[in-house]
Amino acid sequence: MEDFTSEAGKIQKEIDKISSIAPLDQLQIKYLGRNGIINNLLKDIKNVPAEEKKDYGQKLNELKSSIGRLIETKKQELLEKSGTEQTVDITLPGKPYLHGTLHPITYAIEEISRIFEKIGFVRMSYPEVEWEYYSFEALNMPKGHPARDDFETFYIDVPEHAKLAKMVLTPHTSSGQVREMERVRKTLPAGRQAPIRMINIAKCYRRNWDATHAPMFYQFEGMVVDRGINITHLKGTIDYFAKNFFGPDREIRLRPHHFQFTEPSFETDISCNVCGGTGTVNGKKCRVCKSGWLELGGSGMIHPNVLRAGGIDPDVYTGWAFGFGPERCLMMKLGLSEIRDLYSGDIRFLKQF
Ligand code: FA5
Repeated sequence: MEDFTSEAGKIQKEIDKISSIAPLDQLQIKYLGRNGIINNLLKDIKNVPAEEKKDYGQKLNELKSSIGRLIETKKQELLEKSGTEQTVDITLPGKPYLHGTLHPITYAIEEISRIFEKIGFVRMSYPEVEWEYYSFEALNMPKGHPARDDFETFYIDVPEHAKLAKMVLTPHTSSGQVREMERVRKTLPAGRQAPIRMINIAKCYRRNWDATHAPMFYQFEGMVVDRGINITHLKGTIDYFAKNFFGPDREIRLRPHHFQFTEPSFETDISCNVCGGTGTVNGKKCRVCKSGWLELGGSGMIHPNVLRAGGIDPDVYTGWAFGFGPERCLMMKLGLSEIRDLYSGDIRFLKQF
């Protein structure tokens, strides 16, 4: 116990010798820090005989308070002596601050927008909460049509609209097609119904959840309508996108498919960069694509019924559209195998980008 009293005297002497803030801070850590002398002595209380424990604890706490007071008094004294401007110790190492960055999906969306805006596409973002009419009926999928099941839709529990029917969470960006036709027509002089060059990037929602499907995801929908538009323009535009987003060596192909709102319709594939489009790596099937090609999404020539729904005469105008997922494009570009990593919010994953 007497040791504590002499200890206070020794510390006072140590403090007296100090003439700047930094060593005073170090001394504070040495005695009062989490692993400092006082805390270690407090931990030792278990070895003190039971009848002395109370006194030991009390004395140690008094010592702790008195060291705190001594250091604080010295600090004030030094600050007053030096004036506030000189209290910054410029020799101390700086605090590293973490830099935030944009989310990789945001980067992908920005890049996709730039690529299409360069060739005259207008960036749109149609609603996340949509009517059945724009999601299905206007796209040649009347009520009860089995094709509507492909879009595993979330319905919103609100009263139905007389013409536009139920409210849904947008299941695909194709719901912006007829909205864009209506918008553009209003801006054109009477008698003209096109040109349209839209890139609609928006959130979509579907009831699925696995390595390549998320319940909330993005799509980017390209749409062109004008006189004389044909499939070669579609293929050329997707090829331009693929080379700009993925690299100059990538090829694309259109594979026959069916969508109710395009005719003819295609699945659009891009050559795989892991196997160089050959489908094999070291004599074995490529584990990423298995065939040399990866699917980007759907595309096709806009169905005449959809043009009509948008007030455009299909005998005068033709058009095409495609709808791809930026997450899937990003996964192909970065070689990711799990879409859910992108939505996990896990900082260890996100820090890599
Ligand atoms: C469609 O959604 C059509 N609207 C595409 C289209 C547009 C066809 C215009 C013709 C003309 P599909 O269901 O295949 O098609 O989805 C297209 C792409 O969206 C997929 O290839 C994928 O990249 C992305 N996608 C679809 N569902 C999900 C999901 N749950 N999670 C992540 N990405 C998805």
